[in-house]
Amino acid sequence: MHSQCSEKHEGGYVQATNPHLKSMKEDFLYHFNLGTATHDLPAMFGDVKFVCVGGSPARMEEFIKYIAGELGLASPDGEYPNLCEGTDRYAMYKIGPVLSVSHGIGVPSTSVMMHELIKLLHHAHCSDVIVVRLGTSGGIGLKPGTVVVTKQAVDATFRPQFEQWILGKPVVRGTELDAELAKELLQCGKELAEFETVFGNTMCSMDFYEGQARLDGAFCSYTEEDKQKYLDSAYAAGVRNFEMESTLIAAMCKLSNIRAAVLCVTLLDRLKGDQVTSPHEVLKRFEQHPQILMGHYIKKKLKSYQKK
Ligand code: R2B
Ligand code: URA
Repeated sequence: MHSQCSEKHEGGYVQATNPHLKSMKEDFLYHFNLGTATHDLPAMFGDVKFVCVGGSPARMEEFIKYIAGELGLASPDGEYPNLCEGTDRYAMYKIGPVLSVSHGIGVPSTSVMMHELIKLLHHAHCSDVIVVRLGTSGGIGLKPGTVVVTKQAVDATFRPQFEQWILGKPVVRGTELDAELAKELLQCGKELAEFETVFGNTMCSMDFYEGQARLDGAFCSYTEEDKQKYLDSAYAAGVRNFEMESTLIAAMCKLSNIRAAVLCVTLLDRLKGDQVTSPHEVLKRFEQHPQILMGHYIKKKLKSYQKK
């Protein structure tokens, strides 16, 4: 079994910079039910290059099925094993160089998954990995179904930062995403021309209701006018969608030497309302947009590697 603290930190290797990892005999990734003592992580995951994360386990299973078909790697029985078997916290699927992992809703759930994902990629000696969030969001002034490629992941004050509380103190981390990757993804959206794809800043909220200026939560202490002012200020700050994980994912990938991007489809236009009421089939189709875009990107990249 490989030690969990490879010295291969340089270059494109995924970094788990925690110095305490070095003194651990083994590392059990509890919420994945995978560990360095029980699994050969380099053999299982060493070839991963494209890590796609998204909220719902079912959507991440659909994505792996979709990508398997696109890459000509479809399983003959149509089954794709969940690699996090034995736990229902997260679901994880792999096909060739593509890993698809669910993160649940919001920063706390996503943070746990990302810690273990980064350690998994590190223990597996993965290199030149990208992490892309394929998500849903509320659009600001966009036609529902539009995919927003995040330029800057910003907090509720529209600053590109993520605040992590450590030992009772707030630590502010930067949320820069990979500009080149974002450009390439936008280009893929334009090439597909199946749906609108735009660049925009993404506001990451700690909540779906009050945190996103909705009027339909269980509580609301502001007026419709206050809400409108906040949405207008978001738009003026270049924000084109609201969701709940982008700043955390950006900050954690930045700390780990991982190029990251965020691709979220807008399910509604928040300038027109708060409730997500489109028919199920319409929402299902919208959810496929980031997957289709990502599929196009992965195929393009794999083709370019073959040419080299
Ligand atoms: C988008 O959709 C979810 C809330 O419905 C949340 O995970 C997000 O970021
Ligand atoms: N996800 C969000 O976080 N907000 C929305 O409005 C829609 C999806």
